Amino acid sequence: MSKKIEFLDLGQQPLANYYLNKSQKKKKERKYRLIVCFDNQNKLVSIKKTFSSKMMFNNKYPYRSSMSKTMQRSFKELAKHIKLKINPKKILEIGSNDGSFLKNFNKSMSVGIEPCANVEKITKKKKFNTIPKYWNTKLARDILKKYGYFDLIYSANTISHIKNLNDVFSSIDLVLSKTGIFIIEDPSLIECLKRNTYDQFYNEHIYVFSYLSLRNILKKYNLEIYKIENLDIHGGSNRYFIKRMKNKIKIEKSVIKQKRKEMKYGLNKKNTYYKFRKRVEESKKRLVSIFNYCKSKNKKIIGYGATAKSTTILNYCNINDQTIDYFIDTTKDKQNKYTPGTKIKIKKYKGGINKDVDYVFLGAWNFKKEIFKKEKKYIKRGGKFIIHTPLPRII
Ligand code: DWN
Repeated sequence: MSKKIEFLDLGQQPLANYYLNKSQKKKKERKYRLIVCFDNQNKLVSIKKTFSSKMMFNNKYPYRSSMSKTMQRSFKELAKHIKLKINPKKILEIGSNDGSFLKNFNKSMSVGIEPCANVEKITKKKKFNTIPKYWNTKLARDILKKYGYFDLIYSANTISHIKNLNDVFSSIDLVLSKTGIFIIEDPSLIECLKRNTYDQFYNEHIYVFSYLSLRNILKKYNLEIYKIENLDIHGGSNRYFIKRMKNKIKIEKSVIKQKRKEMKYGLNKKNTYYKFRKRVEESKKRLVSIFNYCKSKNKKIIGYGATAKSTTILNYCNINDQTIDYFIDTTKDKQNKYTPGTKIKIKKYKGGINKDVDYVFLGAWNFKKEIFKKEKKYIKRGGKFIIHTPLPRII
């Protein structure tokens, strides 16, 4: 029998991407209790309290996938691979954001679905076919009428954001051609557990998938995974290549390898999740003591990258503007606003870290390499970073 086990309580949290302007900062924020569950039957990890898509993904959405070179490079490489190995005639992207993936394809062969109209507009301006709607059966039917079947469907960091997975996959089933390929890219559960990145849990990440959980859902729609790529993107993601069961493409070794890895780690057992909870609680204590130590020495700390993920960390660890002076971020829609719940000012990134800064809390830790490369000057003058994964530490 299916039983959801609540294994992690990350306390009261605001909506992760809901950055506050000056007047909102003074008002009481909407908060919810962030509890993470494991379903011992279908092996799916999900958050308990969810919000409607409209509340989370609307015309005020601040996230832009183009903000990191790492992401742009990853999309470009994947597009090259798709053209070479799959050679599709028609591509559909679900959650096309500001077009960072689609821009690698011909406008006449691609369609992007992006419900956040402010972001969708950016891609439309570049003359791509984009539709500002939520992915569901109704939309799939309309698209089928207008464009016909697609032989390649891609979705990065989006499927895990949609509550009704049955609707997601039955809609895919509607528009995917007989020999079509569906590629999903999302944070990897095993990496999240291994790296103690509990900040992968927030209201937008309704699910954090494993191979074990995803294959169970796909089976219902006669879909199966034939290849898995482990990526370093976003602190460890999986790229799942999916086909119809009737399609005779060979199942690659990477699938068996992933299954073995997940079973060996115990992703199918509740005890694994209880152990993770203990590590998360330890991680909180350690991070708080690092901040306390830096403050006791009167050091100036700022944040780098006001990420959705850092909303979870800051609120869970009660770190606010008394500890972190301000954040810097390249995203225009976040600048001059305040972090949700913790009300730390977000300033425009002006190329470099100010001379008076002693410590930088890395909110965008998933782009550590890219940021360290950019901030050589700061590192050279002895500037330090505070990072929470895999263990909170100063580097
Ligand atoms: O799934 C999701 C992921 C893909 O993106 C969404 N639910 C929301 C969002 O999550 P996030 O905010 O945790 O994503 P990122 O990509 O880790 O955010 C990076 C942030 O850091 C952006 O605000 C841009 C900023 N940044 C910066 O200021 N300088 C990033 C880099 C690389 C930089 O050099």
